[in-house]
Amino acid sequence: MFSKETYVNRRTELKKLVKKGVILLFGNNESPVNYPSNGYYPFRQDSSFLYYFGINRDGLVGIIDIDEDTETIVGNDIDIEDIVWFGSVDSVKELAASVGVSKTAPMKQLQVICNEALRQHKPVHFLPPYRFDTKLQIFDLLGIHPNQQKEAASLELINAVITMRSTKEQQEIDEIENACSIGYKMHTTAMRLTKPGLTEKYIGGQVDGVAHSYGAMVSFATIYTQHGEIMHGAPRWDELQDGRLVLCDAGAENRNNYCSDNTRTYPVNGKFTQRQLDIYSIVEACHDYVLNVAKPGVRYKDVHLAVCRLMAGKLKELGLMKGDVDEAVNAGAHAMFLPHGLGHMMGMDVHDMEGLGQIYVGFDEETRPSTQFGTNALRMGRRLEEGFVVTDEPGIYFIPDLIDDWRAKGLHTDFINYDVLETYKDFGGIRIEDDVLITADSCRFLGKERIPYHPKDVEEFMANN
Ligand SMILES: [Mn+2]
Repeated sequence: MFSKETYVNRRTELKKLVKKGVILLFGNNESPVNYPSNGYYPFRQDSSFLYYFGINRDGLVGIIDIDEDTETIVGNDIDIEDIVWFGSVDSVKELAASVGVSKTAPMKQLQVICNEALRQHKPVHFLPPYRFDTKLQIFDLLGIHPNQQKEAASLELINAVITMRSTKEQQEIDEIENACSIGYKMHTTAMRLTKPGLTEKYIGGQVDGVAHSYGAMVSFATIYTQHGEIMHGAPRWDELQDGRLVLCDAGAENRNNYCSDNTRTYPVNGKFTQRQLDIYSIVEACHDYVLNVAKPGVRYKDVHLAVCRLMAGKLKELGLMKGDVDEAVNAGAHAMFLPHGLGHMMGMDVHDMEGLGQIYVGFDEETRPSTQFGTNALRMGRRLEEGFVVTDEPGIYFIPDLIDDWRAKGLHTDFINYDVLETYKDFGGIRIEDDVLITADSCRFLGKERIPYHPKDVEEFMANN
């Protein structure tokens, strides 16, 4: 949690940007797993609520009345029975005061406050809800059916929040660096433990444990899989096999809810084969290329496409692709190997602000999303600015079903050597991912220690640890 002034200043700025009306920022409630009192642990507050109100407690709604220049935290104090089970906690009044909010109200007042705003025909701003209890709450308060709430959400508020949260303050960058240092521990733990015979599930669990030990939790469900070609491959009970690669995509959420997101791919037995190195070194070159070109004013979509061309050129040298490289990428043939985007914004959400709408977060009037397979999965396309944090995560995958699908449809036969590609169906997939801070005239990787990724460093680390 930052200083009281941080939250006061952010709300002042938000009021300037949204200009008029009443802003409702819904905090999250406890969310049940398999019965009401067995909730997901740890509790996760909504990121925008955290950004403006900083209070990590369930059952709160923040109200900013721009016209009256008042701010209120709405929520109920716990009763003696709660104290018996969970211990004593600060009152809503104390919590509100700690972030510079003087007014509080019990939850039953929220309907009265909303009715009054609607009666006065004030604009009532809310962000697109993503939890069903919040959707029901908005339905009760404002009479908007859950199916219409995404469209009814306030574009003024969405744009204001994105403008503010996109540019990270120095204290936020420090938090992300801290999350990256936990991420380093997670990844090096996985690399140290990886050896034939252990299960993916076991290593994945150890990775998660590191995140929970040093921070709040993982920033997303850990991917640790020998099937790197499955984008979100969860760890299975499968045993690690000598000779295969394993892909670990994992991140930490630190104690103040800032994220890290890294991916490493390495041999289960600690030593790359030449065939693995051929593909790995292409991904490595693409990953490193980003560091040389990402800077303020550059469109991330252009960086993505430049990476695709670099990759296609090198796949052509290997005999997997053919024809003109520019034409191949324009046609989308490279998406056979890289069916996702180069990266996304990162902050308190690992896909930062994705819930507010990717179209607003990653694109603008100038840079529109693509509808072409592969490029349509790019989450961040617009021009970079100083203070943005984005991920750099190229990959090459051999997806047997996609190979069969495209081949049967006769897609991109001018650019893909299907006969060679057939021999890679057992390869899996490789991704290398780091988090990048856009600086005044350049960029840099976040995290003080680099998780080994140059093949020599990986082999050395796995041999010596
Ligand atoms: Mn990522």
